[in-house]
Amino acid sequence: MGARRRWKEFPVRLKKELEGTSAIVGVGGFGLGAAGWGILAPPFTFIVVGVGGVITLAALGYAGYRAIPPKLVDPSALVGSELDLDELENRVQKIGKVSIIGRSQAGKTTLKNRLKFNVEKTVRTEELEATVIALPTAPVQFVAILDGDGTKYRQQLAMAEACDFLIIILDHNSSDEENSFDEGRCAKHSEFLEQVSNSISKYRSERLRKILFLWNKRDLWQRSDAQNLKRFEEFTASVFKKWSESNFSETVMQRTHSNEDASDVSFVMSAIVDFAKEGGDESKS
Ligand SMILES: Nc1nc2c(ncn2[C@@H]2O[C@H](COP(=O)(O)OP(=O)(O)OP(=O)(O)O)[C@@H](O)[C@H]2O)c(=O)[nH]1
Ligand SMILES: [Mg+2]
Repeated sequence: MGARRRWKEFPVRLKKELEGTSAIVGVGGFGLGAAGWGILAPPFTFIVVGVGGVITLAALGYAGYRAIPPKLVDPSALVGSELDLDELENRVQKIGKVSIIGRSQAGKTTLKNRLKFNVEKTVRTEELEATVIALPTAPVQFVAILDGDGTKYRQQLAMAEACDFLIIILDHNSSDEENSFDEGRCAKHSEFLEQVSNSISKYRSERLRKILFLWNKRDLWQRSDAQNLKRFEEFTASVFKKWSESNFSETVMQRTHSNEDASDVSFVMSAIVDFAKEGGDESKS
């Protein structure tokens, strides 16, 4: 059970509400002041003090009431629904956010489909969306899978900025049948990763909880010749080294992967389950 309201947000919310009500409190306060300074003679003093006091108290009381943080919705009530990030942050009991990103054709949609996350939208919005997923665990655990418009580069970066667990998919070749290592493809991955790094350094205030690199399409690249394999391994090793040495997360993991291999897909699911189990319970914080 998580906290029902985020009470620690009350002071900030109250401050905002009070800024909105200061004019009314001012009028009431003026009444109190005028009476206090003896500008008004009885019985007006009592009337003005009375009215001024009531206005001030009512305004303060109403501000206080409005500042009460909203009741948090249990994620179980939202499974499958699409929320914008604001709603997820402010209205839902805290759950971990997972993003699966990568260059076009790297295998993101295939992976999400195999994980049975129904998060690919047909209607695209400008905003990132989060879909609440119930994981197959006992007791059930929840995560939010972030998803944006896959065709918009900016949204891939926003997904990295907003999540807690970042899964990055890369491949040796954009094709779904070529075994050989494509130098140009890897240059594109590098350029993409550079932009993701920049976004993370610039826009994140908290470290990511986990990062997982998936070197996808193993069913293809493992069949290539020794030289191709070596070049791909050098590429993946250099990416992994760079990200491990960055300060983006304490936990940077990597794994060779094929969406064609059910045990690889299960591994990703178990990594998400571990992530969900390790955090997000608001009652502990
Ligand atoms: N052989 C093989 N093909 C794969 C694998 N993963 C994905 N593919 C194929 O690669 C192509 C692209 O996969 P998608 O899942 O659509 O890639 P995406 O990252 O969602 O691409 P965008 O939506 O364009 O960003 C498809 O033809 C997939 O069938 C894999 O592990 N092995
Ligand atoms: Mg896709």
